[in-house]
Amino acid sequence: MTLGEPLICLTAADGRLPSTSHLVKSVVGAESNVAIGLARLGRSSALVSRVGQDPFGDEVVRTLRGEGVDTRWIVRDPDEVTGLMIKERRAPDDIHAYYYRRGSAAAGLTPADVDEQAVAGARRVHVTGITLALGQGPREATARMVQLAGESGVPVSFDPNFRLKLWSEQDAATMSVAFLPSVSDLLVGEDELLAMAQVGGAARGLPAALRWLESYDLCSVVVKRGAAGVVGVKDGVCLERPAYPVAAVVDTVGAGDAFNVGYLHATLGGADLGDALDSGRWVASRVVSHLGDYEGLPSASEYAAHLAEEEVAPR
Ligand code: KDG
Repeated sequence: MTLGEPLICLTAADGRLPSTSHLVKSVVGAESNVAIGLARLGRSSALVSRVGQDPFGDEVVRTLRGEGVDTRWIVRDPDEVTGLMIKERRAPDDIHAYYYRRGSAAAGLTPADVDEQAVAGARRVHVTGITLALGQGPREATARMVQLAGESGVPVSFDPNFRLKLWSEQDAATMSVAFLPSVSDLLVGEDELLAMAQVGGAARGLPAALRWLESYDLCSVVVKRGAAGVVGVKDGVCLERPAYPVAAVVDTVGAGDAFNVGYLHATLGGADLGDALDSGRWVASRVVSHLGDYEGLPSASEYAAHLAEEEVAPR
């Protein structure tokens, strides 16, 4: 189960915004990407959110339902609009986002939107720093979901997912550090972790940041380093893996969410750290090979075929 803002995204079809007359519409959002990815792999997944009672809200709900995500806890707000973002892909890894989400329906999320029984019945809660950046209500809703998860022994994964168009790096890092005591699995970008460690008073560099995290009661830590691969730490074991080889990277947006999908799916299946990292690397490689934030996420049969080919033990 996850909580966050799904957005309608309009992407300049031929690269640059000023010159394009063609915008391609899709549904995006870090948490909805994760919910879709897990549903595609056969997991039951649900998104808690708010969207407008408008055509974009219809499209968000229809897309998520079509992907098998449980939309029962997506409130349709008649008074506010569905969040929107405009995207310009100047190069596969040079993507510019413009948000039109202030005052959106999801900015009105509150703790009352979080269903106690649904959280208690979940096997995993996944939250991100994007929702923390949306305002006081979404922040309190996230805290409520995490608190309920803690009370029921449901593990919480957290991706700080800094969005510097929503808040400053200092605020994102400070809020993420404050969140750590409620988190069991931290799935974090390297730069984000370094900023968090600095707030926490650690020395510079990844080894010092990982040592600083030892004072928190985390079950696992994964540091996502883009093309440089991942570092995972669990039960005192530290593993490093390169990025999965990709013939052609076409769009890097959504790679972190895709990694989370592969990692969480494998972990839910009982995989050890190495297999969970490999699962995350492979799912991320699929998404960066396709246009769109979630479109390249694999189906359960593609995932099974990959495991058979690669002889990676799923558990
Ligand atoms: O992680 C990918 C997300 O950035 C994208 O899908 C949209 O949630 C989004 C955001 O806030 O940028």
